[in-house]
Amino acid sequence: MPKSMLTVQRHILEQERAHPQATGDLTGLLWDLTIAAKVISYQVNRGGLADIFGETGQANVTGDLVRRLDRIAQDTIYRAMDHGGHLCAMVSEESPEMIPIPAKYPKGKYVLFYDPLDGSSNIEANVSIGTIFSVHHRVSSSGDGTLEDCLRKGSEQVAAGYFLYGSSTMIVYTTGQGVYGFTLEPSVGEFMLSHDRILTPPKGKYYSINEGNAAGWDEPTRRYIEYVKQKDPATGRPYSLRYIGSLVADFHRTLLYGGVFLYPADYSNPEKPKPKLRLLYEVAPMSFIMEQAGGAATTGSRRALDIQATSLHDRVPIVMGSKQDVEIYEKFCADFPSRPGERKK
Ligand code: FDP
Repeated sequence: MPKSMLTVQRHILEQERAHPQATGDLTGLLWDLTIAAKVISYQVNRGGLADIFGETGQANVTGDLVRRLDRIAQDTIYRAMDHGGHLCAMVSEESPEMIPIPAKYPKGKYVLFYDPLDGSSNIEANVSIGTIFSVHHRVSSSGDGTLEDCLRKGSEQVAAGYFLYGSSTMIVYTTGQGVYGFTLEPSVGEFMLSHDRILTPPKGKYYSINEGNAAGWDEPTRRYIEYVKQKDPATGRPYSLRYIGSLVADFHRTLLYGGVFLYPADYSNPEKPKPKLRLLYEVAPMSFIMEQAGGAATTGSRRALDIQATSLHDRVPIVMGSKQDVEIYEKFCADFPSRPGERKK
């Protein structure tokens, strides 16, 4: 039996009721998303039993090879979300352009951003993967969504969350009133409250970064990683390394246990630093969740939620986690600018 009888639907409804002007639209939207996630979770759990592994032979807009399960997840979310009347447009990692709502369906007041299957290079190894989502109010008044509705700042999000397909399936979400986690109870097919009001420890003992990219790190990142590896029991160092290579899984651990997750830009060409993670459907939602849990998220020089998107698939450097850990990283950035003059505060 589940230890809590509070379902995610009821929780979302109660959070929405805290706003007197709420219409129930956001509850409906998130409810549709949980249905899609249950279908994806079912497919992920079948793993090697279903004919879902392998690549489609195509690359997506950001150059990643599209796996068959990526495609299934994309189609599942699209089909769950296109007709509910809550959305005026969608933006997905798997689609180069904004995704319109079909003409035959009503248009709503929200825009949905999503990464249907994050961490997909891990699929075949049975490693935790996830779906990330972010919801914004539209800025246009009615009808089809516009590009202006989609090019947004993370600080404008009304909701964000992720589904984690791990040893259990979870949804972790925020509507700006704290962060809550629900675990799928397979016997009844409902997400039940399992992680009430998640708070990230103010300081952690783990760092999470792809050390294989060290040759491309900028000076502040290089020095910061040296720092966390030094022995100094008074400040809890050295930190331990944990890196899965699946953002949802690395983020989830960082959220619960504290510490810091870093995906800095690749500075191999210092004139053209190359970040990896995507702003609208990876960095912004995770930063919103991290801040709501009492943590912090930065590019090194700026609060991640203050970054304005200039195109749908913008990429940005990101460091997020326990507040004190992120502040130390920011200090390294201020002290050792990557390019002279760039980051000095
Ligand atoms: P993936 O390419 O497997 O989809 O943004 C995608 C992502 O995974 C994140 O989930 C993960 O944090 C990161 O890329 C892993 O990248 P590296 O393999 O370069 O470390």
